[in-house]
Amino acid sequence: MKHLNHRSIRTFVACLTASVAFFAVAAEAAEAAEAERPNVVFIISDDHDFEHLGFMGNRTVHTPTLDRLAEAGTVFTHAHLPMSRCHPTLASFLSGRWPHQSGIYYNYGPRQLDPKNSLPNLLKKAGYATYVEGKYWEGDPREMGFTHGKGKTAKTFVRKGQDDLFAFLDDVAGRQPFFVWWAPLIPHTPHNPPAKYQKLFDAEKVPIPEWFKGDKEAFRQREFKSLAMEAWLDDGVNQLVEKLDGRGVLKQTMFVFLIDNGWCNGLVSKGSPFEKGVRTPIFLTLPGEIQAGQRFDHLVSTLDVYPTILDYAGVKVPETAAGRSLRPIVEGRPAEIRDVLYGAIYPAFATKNDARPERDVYALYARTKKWKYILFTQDVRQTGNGNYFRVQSILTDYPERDRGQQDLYDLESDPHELNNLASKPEHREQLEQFKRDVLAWWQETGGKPL
Ligand SMILES: [Ca+2]
Repeated sequence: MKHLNHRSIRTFVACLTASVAFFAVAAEAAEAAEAERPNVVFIISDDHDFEHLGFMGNRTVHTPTLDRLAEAGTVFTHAHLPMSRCHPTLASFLSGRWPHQSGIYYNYGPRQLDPKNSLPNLLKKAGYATYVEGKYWEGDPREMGFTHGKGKTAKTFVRKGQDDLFAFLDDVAGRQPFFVWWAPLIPHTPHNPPAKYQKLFDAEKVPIPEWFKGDKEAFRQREFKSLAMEAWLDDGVNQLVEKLDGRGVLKQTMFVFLIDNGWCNGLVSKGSPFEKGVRTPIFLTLPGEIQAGQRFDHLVSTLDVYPTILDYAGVKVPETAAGRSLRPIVEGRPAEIRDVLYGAIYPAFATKNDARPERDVYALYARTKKWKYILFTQDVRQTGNGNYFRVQSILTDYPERDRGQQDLYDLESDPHELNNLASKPEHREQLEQFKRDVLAWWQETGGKPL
């Protein structure tokens, strides 16, 4: 200090005062920003038919809590997952990347996800407490950015209650913004719903859809169990909503809902490129921020959820994100709307225990509002399904295909993809165009030569 002359001391003090004032203001702003950051509850349903939700128009299911949350927010009715199986889709929710970009395209393979830029890591850096329970396939949850929760509690979470999560909420709610990865193994098998959920339905009166031509009694029995499992999921969400309400934070909590992959009795679903495998609704709910009662049938991707959550949390979206925030659509601002969704479908197992999506991919597809095009890049055979493809074809034919075979469906007149139009001469040019498009998409998104 003795080296400073009078003038510089005055300047120094002024600077010091300004700095103190600046830091006080900055701290206040940071506090305000933190207070404004919404809590985020990410509800990931497991192996769930996208048409088995009240808010999707189903009159038989019992999903009153999800229906209420959906109606209190904005629903996207036509979203596609980047794969139709748990591990790759959950990895895509964490990374915001395509399976062939992250390397996690299988359920069973050599690698785990790179935690850099993971959703929980980015939220943690922004001041969130981040909690994981239920389905979580990767390595150490702390490395992935989860500050709380054990992860890998699929067998017990919600099935045996939510005590650990509720203790976490008692600790942090109202004190720190929080992110909850809520991913129970429900309605996933084992389909063993408690009696109280079975009592909600009459197995004899489960409706049979007009497209189902198989064993009606077997269908009713399976559908009955699915319905009770879905009621169990909804009750789990209801218990969480009541807990958040009890802690006084419900109005500051954003709910994001989706399904990790489809499941269907009577149609090919999980593990396949068909709509019952890759389609899910998404809803976003945040009182006072996200408009209630909105529904969009735009083609969106579940890859859009990662940038959307970061957007609402006030966190910069990294360049690595493959999707785009849905917030502009929700807020009625100019937004680029997709006219086509693409995807790549893989077996459950990586072959030869190395990660090479270009070798293991077995179908590429494109979907517009009207058309669904599929190109099979491997022979698909039921033989060995259990230890390779793991495609779900419950009470329906296994989708056997030859390498190079193409499917084309008119989703407007044939939403369940029952009538393959690919052999009709009038569609030849259209098939060629779709084939060029899916191969170009694969290459543009970093896929190596097939
Ligand atoms: Ca699943």
